[in-house]
Amino acid sequence: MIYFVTSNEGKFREVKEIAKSYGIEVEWLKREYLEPQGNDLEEIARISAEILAKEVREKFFLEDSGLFIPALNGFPGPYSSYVFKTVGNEGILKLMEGVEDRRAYFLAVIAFWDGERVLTFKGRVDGRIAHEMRGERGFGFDPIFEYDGRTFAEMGEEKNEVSHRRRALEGFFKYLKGLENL
Ligand code: ITT
Repeated sequence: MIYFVTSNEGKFREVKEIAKSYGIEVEWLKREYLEPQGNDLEEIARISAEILAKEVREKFFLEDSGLFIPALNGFPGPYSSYVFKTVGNEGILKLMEGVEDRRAYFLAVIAFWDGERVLTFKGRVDGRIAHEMRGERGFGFDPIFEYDGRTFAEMGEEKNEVSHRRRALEGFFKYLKGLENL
C-alpha cells in the first residue's frame, strides 16, 4: 500500500484505477499542500514533496499536472489549478477564439518520497483544444481536451489508457515493482 496525496478527487479516482491494473493499492491522503511558484512542473513537484515529507512520516507520492497551450505560450501550464478554479473551461475557450493553432498537451509529474529522497516520473499526452465543451466524464479540462477526435470527457475509462497520468504512473509503478523483485 502506498499513500497518494491530493485534494483532487478526479485525480485520485484515476490513479486508484490505474494502480489496480498493476496490482498496487493506493490510499488517499486527502489534503492540500504548499506548492512553490515556478515554471517547471518537475521542480514544483519535487519541492512540494520535500516540504510535505517533513509532515508525512510514511512513504507517499503526489502528482503535479498542467495543461500547456503553445499558441498561448504554454499558458496555463503550472498555473492550471488556479486558472481552472477562476475562469475554467469557458475562460480557455474564450482565449482560444479565432486561434487556428489549437495544439495542447497535458504534463504530469509524479514526485515519490521514498523515506530518504524524492524521485520523479513524467508523462505527456498531446491533443487539441476543442471548439466547445463536450462529454460528461472526467474532471477539470477534460471537456475541452481532444485526443484523436474525442474529448477526454467523452472517452471515459479509455482516457486512462493514454493520459499523461497513465504515462507518468507507468514509469513509477514499474519502478516500484522492480523494487519488490530485488
Ligand atoms: P492537488 O495539487 O491537490 O493534487 P490540484 O487540482 O490543485 O490538486 P494540480 O495543482 O496538479 O492539482 O493542478 C492541475 C490542474 O490541471 C487541475 O486543477 C485540473 O483542473 C487540471 N488537470 C490535471 N490533470 C487533468 C486531467 O487529467 N484532465 C483534466 N484536467 C486536468
